[in-house]
Amino acid sequence: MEYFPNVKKVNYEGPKSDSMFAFHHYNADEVVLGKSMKEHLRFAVAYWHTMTQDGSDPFGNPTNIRTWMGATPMETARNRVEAFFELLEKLGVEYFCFHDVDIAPEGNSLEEFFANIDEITDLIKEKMDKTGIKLLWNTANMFSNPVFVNGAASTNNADVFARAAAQVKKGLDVNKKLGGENYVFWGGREGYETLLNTDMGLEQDNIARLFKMAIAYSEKINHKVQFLLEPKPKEPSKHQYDFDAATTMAFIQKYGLEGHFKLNIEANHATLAGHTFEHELNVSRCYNALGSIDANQGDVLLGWDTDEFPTNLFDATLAMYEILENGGIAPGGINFDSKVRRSSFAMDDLIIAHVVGMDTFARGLKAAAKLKEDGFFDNLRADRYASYQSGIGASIVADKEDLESLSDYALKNNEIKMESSHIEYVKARLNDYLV
Ligand code: XLS
Ligand code: NI
Ligand code: NI
Repeated sequence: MEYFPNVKKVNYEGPKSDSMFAFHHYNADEVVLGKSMKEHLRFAVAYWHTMTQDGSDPFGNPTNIRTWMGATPMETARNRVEAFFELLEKLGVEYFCFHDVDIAPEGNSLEEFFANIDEITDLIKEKMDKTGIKLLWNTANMFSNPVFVNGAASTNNADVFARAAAQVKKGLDVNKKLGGENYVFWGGREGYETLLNTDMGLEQDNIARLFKMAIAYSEKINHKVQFLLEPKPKEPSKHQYDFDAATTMAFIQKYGLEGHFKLNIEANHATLAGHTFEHELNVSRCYNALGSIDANQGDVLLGWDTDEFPTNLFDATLAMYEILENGGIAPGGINFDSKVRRSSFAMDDLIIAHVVGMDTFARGLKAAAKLKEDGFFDNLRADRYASYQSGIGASIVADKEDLESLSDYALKNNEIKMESSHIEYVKARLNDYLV
């Protein structure tokens, strides 16, 4: 059965195309700064939003028309694999990401759940072998099942901790089976509702314990994988421990996990934390810990994780600039942790929305490459920090000064010359790169 019969293959048709089923900017093999767009962008489709989201919201029933629903949960799961790989091939996307519960029904016991995962990952592996499509990352959903009501690794209930450990073990086995390049932990319920009954120290120690067990197990099964932590400040927990990139790095450093863990930065999580996407990417780079990104965008008027497909060119350009400065994103990628709006309920919207997201990042890449070629930010920053290039500034950054020597200098230096940043002009010139 063909699930997306209205499109055979999404091709690049250029900016003048008026087709919804064509790339207007993403041209996979076009070379930008010495690498093909495909290599730069390493796009991935997220199984959860694309295959399991039904369009319901707290006030409304499902709206999505999905032609893969079968007579049993396992039949649906098998159909989804077919439809998913058809979508990936038609889009020309080479990577994908999933949670354990996205691909296989949980059934009535953990044993049944794992048997279902085995059956479905056999199918997925067949498809991967046939198409060359690869696993960017998988993860264990340790937040939906009611047992995780008080957290997974941070739970007060040791039996629940063991259940989480079992899912992580299975996740790593699956990662090895499918040749995954990264493994993600997002701590949806690793946080607290109220401090009144919470032992924050123990909870964080236990989260680190689970991570260390995961590192040890991946070494034991001889499967080298890049572990990623995905910060988010809240939702579903009132307060999540991995609040933002800086908080998460403090955790990674406190527990000595630097060699194994990097960050998976999501745009909408950044904005929920009161930061811009590029801020979170930049913080990650400062720690040499930018691992991968979850591409989406929030809505400035809404205070939750709306996970919209990225269309904001300004944000995509600054994000791609950070990625270029990082020397690329591999072995991570750009995962569309994005869902179609409730009113985009047709099957074709799944193709269209990904085309739009890919085009947005392709334009962002091109603009960022031009900014880099012109030395736009390099020149701006070199000018702005010029006082550290010579004289007292050069001596400060060479660590040759102390409070006494600087006090002597300042006392003799009555006229401090100040310079305007002309920031409005800078923003206007940046606009020139976007259009
Ligand atoms: C939720 C998160 C989640 C992670 C994977 O907000 O973004 O989807 O990416 O568990
Ligand atoms: Ni995410
Ligand atoms: Ni999210």
